[in-house]
Amino acid sequence: MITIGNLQLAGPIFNASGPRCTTLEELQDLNRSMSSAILTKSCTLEPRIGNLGKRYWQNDLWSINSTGLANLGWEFYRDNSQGWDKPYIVSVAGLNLEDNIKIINGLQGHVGGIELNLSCPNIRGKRQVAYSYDMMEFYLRKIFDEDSIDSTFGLKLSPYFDHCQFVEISEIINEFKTEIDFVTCVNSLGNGYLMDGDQPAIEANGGFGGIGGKAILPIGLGNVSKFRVLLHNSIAIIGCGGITTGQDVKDYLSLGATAVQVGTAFMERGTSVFEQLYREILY
Ligand code: RRO
Repeated sequence: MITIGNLQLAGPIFNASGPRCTTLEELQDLNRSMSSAILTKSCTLEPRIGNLGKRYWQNDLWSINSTGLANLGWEFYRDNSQGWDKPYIVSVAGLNLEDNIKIINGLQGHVGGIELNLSCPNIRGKRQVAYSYDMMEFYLRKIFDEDSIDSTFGLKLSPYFDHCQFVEISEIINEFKTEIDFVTCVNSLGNGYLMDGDQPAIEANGGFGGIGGKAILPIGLGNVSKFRVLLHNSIAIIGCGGITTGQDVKDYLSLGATAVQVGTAFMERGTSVFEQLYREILY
């Protein structure tokens, strides 16, 4: 058993928020699969259809998405929170602080875990809070001032690239070490651009999108490794980014991740990816 906050996971591999976790059918598929938890698509106060036009593309090396927070609204994820065979975690990405507080308070007592996504790269005019230290500290102070949170609580972070960023972000997160049970590193690499032949790979958001897939493995491993040294040891780290094989899972775990999430490979292979990865880490 893997313990993260109050959650007990049967194994260290589950889905990343984003692919195939928006609708009830998709959540039911995750329940039937070997994913050790059910993590939902990031939700907002109101349902959203997301960005228009083709918004996902991938090849063997990369994925690019500009989904634009398409989701069924936080109440849907609250209303479907019971009766699962494994931990149920809701990803929350309110469009401002007030929305986040409303959603977190509303989910309290209904869901096992909350992953607050401070790192969505695809909403025009909305900053990635995880790249603004003052804003991130302000958000966390306000969220934890409101109420004590019983659900296991974590943050989905952006990828960082400068050593000083890791130090500064860790100082902020460590201030809240009694409230924050885990951090997930990393979200997609924001504002990438890929060509498919002579056309932009996606139409949404002017072709710009978050980059995931095999090619971002070194970024994910580096982020987990840096944070494992800098964060208080009571805060678990969930590795995310570029996992395609059991060896990638083992590498994240050996660098200090307690569990891992799978995004692009889950999008590509469906729920069979969990069984494949578990088989590959056992043998
Ligand atoms: O919905 C999205 O466009 C999206 C989100 Br919220 C996120 O956190 N990361 C991402 O790559 N896409």
